Amino acid sequence: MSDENGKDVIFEVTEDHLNTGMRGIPVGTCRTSFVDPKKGVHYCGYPVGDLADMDPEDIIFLLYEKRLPNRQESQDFRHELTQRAERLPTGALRVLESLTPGSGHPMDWLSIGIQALGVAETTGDVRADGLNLIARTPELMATIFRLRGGRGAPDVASEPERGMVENFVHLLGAEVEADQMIRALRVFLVLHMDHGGGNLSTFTGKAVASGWASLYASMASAMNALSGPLHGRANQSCLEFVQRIGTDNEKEVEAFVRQELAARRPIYGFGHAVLRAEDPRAAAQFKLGEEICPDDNNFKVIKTLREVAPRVLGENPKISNPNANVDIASGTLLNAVGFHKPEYYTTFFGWARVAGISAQILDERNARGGRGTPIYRPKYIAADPTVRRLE
Ligand code: NMX
Ligand code: MLT
Repeated sequence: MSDENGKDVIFEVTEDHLNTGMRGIPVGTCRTSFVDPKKGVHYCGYPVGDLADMDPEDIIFLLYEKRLPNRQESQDFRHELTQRAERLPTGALRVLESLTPGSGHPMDWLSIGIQALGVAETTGDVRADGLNLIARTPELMATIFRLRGGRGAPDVASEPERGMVENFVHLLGAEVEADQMIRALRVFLVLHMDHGGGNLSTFTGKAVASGWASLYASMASAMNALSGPLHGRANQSCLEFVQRIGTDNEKEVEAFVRQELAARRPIYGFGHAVLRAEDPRAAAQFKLGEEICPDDNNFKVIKTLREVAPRVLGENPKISNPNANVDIASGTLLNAVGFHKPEYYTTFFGWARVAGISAQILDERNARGGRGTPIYRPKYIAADPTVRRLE
């Protein structure tokens, strides 16, 4: 079908689309990834499951350059990130040190940390700012974990040449099985880096960036969007909920799910705005779980939940997708490798998304021959169109 100007009509907006959270309405193009409702997210054409075991740094290169690096490019890119990862500017560190340990939510700290980094070192070159932020995030994350936990800033020197995840674990000073932690975090980062253009945090970051706000201000806004329990914080809520279930007995798990639904609470880790099948990122994490924590109690609970919840949620025809999403298993795996505080899990999601969101902001800035995507400004229809005048 074509409109009066001969342009293809790809979507017709009707009254039914109003007040649906813009569900399904195309608003732009995305070069980094697309989400197939049945097959899940593809990064620059590659199904995410095929990339899960690759180096996170190579996937960042992919999202920025739209192709995988060859060996030399991979080394050069890691070197570039290492060079960009100088020590956190003292001003940004002082901002974080001024917060009371244990206060607020770790996502507040991440957003404040990103904003503080922006105060210290915004260049205005979106590519440079994006890569600088990516390079600094491992140290920012470790600093947040340590300061918020009352342990002071990292007490060993940053060694970015180890790799992003490896440096984070090194800076954390983790007295844990570092190999397992590194393995789980590398997969986590790759799986969470991008999810199309319309997910709430990415959309928010791009909307803010479209008014020419800085990369750091846009990213802090994106992190605030990610912090909601229906979006990124579902990974925290999901493990808390799995720990409340505490059994892999099928009948008891089913009773728990029904009780949550009766209390009008979401079944975290299930459902999706776009996907209409189990999320391949969930499948990839179940596979990793079989490798690193097959006997873990939480892992046994989520295996049962993966079978039971879709059946129960499927009884409600209103629910578009009763299947497991990305958040079903990530908390269980993070807990199994030594991260025992669920409130930190969304910061890992945020760390990963810095890559996809910054790459998408860069693409939008480069659009239209360098003029950039115009400022976001969708239309809202007046609920009551009557014009009134004061007498
Ligand atoms: N548990 C309970 N109710 C649900 C669920 C669920 N898992 N999924 C959908 N519904 C409800 C939803 O709240 C809505 O109810 P109402 O009409 O009263 O507003 C109805 O079913 C229809 O919703 P859908 O069209 O299926 O889903 P929608 O696109 O609106 O929402 C989510 C998508 C992801 C917000 C929703 O599935 C949900 O709340 N899931 C649980 C939270 C979660 O795991 N979020 C993580 C999503 C992925 N991520 O990381 O961002
Ligand atoms: C996800 O990773 O599943 C999201 O960011 C949510 C979405 O795509 O809407």
